[in-house]
Amino acid sequence: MTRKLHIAAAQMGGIHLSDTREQAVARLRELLRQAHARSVKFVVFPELALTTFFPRKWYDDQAEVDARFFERDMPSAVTQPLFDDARRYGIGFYLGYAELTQEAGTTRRFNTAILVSPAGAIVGKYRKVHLPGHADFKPQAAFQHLEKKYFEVGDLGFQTWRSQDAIIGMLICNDRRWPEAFRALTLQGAELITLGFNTPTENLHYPEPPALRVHHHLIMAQAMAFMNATWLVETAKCGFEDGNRMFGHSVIVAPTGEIVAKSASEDDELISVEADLDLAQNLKKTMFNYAAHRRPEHYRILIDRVGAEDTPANR
Ligand code: CDV
Repeated sequence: MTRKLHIAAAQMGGIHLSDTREQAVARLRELLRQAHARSVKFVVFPELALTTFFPRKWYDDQAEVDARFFERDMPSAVTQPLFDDARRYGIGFYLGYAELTQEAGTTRRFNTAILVSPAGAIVGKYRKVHLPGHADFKPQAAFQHLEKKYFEVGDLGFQTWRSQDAIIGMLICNDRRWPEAFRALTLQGAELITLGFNTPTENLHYPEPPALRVHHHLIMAQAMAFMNATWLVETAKCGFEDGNRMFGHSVIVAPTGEIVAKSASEDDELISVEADLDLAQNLKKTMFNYAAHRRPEHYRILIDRVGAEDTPANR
């Protein structure tokens, strides 16, 4: 008998600076309600799903950033109703948020995602490893991308968890551009990779057609799913946030590399698919049989070297 899991991407439209945490949670709860109405059993919410994408803006006062955008507790009084709904519906979920934690007397901040079981328990946590952007103020830029200012590089590595009879891995936004992240998860048996994103329609660094940015997003999703023989759910926060546009195109991709569901709006929208978790079995026994075909003895360079500038010929 094949294993089936009804999975969904719960895309969100913009969350403005004036929007409250309570309003964001109410929207997440409505998406969860729609998921339940469709008999969905696992939902992927976006990256930083409780607030606006605040790294686009420079703040001098870190205390203000901490108070406005970071979560000290998960669940908190404000987010608890989402966990309660999930438990009542029997739906597991992925949720991205800005995490503030005290560890050994030090304040630490991460761009985090959690995996929550249908019983409402947090079973996994991932802290974003690939932080794009910069830490300094860019006076010439139309907007900032200050993830390197506001977050530390994640310290939990790439892990998988068994939940809902599936092996699930989590990534966050920019990770989807790095094949290493996907391979690290499928080397631990990931069958379903989950990822939330916030991707500006404009390129911060140089002019780039928005359609090309979406093209890159889609070909990466299809390639990563196929080359790693895994289901992949990528969920956007998108549309306008205080005048800044981010693209949608949330997708669910099968291990065949086919897009089986894609959002059509830049607003709150649920897309879902009844996923056959065993669909990749043939691929995993043949083309992508790691044990038979991978050659780790020739991959040493992948961990020894950061970039081509380390190549002796380029020095
Ligand atoms: N939130 C992100 O990580 N966004 C990046 C942008 C900066 C390119 C992304 O990879 O989509």
